Amino acid sequence: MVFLILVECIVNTLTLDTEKLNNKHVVMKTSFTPQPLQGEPIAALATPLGVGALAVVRMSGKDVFDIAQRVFRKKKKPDFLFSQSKGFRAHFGTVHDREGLVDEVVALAFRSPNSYTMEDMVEFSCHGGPVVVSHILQVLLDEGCRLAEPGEFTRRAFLNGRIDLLQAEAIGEMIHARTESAFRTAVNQLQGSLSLRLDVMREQLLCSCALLELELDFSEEDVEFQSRSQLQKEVVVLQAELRSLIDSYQQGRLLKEGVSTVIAGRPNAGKSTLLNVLLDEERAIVSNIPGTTRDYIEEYFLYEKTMFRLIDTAGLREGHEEIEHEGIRRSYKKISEADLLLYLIDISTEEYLSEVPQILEFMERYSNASMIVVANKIDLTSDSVLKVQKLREMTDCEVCGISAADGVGINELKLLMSRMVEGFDKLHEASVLVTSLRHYEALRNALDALEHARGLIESASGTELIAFELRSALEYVGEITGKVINEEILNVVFDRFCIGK
Ligand SMILES: Nc1nc2c(ncn2[C@@H]2O[C@H](COP(=O)(O)OP(=O)(O)O)[C@@H](O)[C@H]2O)c(=O)[nH]1
Ligand SMILES: [Mg+2]
Repeated sequence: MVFLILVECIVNTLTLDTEKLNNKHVVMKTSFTPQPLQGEPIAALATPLGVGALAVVRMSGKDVFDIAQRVFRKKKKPDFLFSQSKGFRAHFGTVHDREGLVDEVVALAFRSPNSYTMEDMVEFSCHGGPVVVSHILQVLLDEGCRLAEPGEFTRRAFLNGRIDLLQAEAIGEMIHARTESAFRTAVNQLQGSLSLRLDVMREQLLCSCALLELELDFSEEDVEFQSRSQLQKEVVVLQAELRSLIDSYQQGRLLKEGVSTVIAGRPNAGKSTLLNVLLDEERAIVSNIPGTTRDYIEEYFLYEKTMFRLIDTAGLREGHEEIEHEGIRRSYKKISEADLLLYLIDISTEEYLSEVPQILEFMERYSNASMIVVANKIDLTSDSVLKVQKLREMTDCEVCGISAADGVGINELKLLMSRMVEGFDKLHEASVLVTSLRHYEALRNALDALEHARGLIESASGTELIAFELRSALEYVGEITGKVINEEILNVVFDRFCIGK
């Protein structure tokens, strides 16, 4: 196999000029799709557990047609044989256990390899009640199925080569998307746009690696199958490509996780009241006892098309006792990770300006985040306009006067919040985005390896060392799409899925 890849790479190198080789549309086929494996039969509920018009119980693996045959009777056709059903066929009938009828169902048959998992599959659409569903599932388990693990159907689709790891993850992200743009990005990933870019990169790396390996085999001859200057150029191009993907992560993360918006300020400034009024529900406990909020509270809030992840924190003051102290430590951690900071001040007191130094310090220390100073409790002071103006002058920051208790100024605050993050989520227009920390880290590692390789090429180091770095870059890129299978990574990816997917 390695030999074949090598030959193919050399042939390609000889027949294509380098210009073409660097062209993204040149994808050399070095992978093959194996025949799907039929795993042991698994079964699970594919729809949420609860009351509904319909529910779907699915089975996949070897013998599922035999299992279906034992529990299902087709209406008007008692001699129906599941094993002879065509794929994508629906059959109306009943499911039975040993005591009698369980439910009327529609059974869908899928024939390997044309199914979600590429194995033989049967799906029963039954009535959507928890008792019905658990009966049907029990019947299938009694007949030889095992209950599926979380994500096991999708895992099989991956292991059988129907989708790559990125696409499997995209399915999970699509299901969990909270906004239209997060959904669009997942669809894009499912269609393979990111996979294609990574595959092109991988093929180029593979080719360079193969040529270097060949040199090692002919080390006594002192030949260079790829000139070092050419290799250097290719590494630089690959690095630029990696960087552009890495840079898209900041945007991708915002799309997926929402704009991390931390409400910070002293105890009793009205942070929890503000969270509640923005969410329009009594989510956080509000009280005039300072230090009520000890841990942070996180809730999503959609405004226009932007998803904000609102985080209400423990008030910032010298910790009084251990739990509050821990709460304050967590507040600072959240503040340091914020995209948008809402710094809340109670402007009904005379000391409202005493917080200016703290605000200025925050602006400097957390300069990655945008900041809005929110002047709260304007209902308790007659000169709020002047105070807001004063704060604006002293901090040179956006200041918004509100009364969280009365809801005054909240619409203006929402508008300002969305204006401050404008452009953050214009991102769906960009075609390929990296949205997962796992991908981001692998890309960073690949970039580091290439940086080492570049240094080695520059200093005319030995072929072996350069080949080693290129090979590690290759492995990091391969880990993303699952070309390099790492059991630990597979577990992390599929454990996040629900059972039945
Ligand atoms: N009058 C007035 N009281 C407020 C306002 N916002 C919050 N409060 C009160 O201030 C106290 C502290 O509020 P809370 O939201 O728990 O503050 P936190 O400690 O910053 O979370 C409570 O008694 C609230 O009812 C406001 O805009 N006007
Ligand atoms: Mg609070």
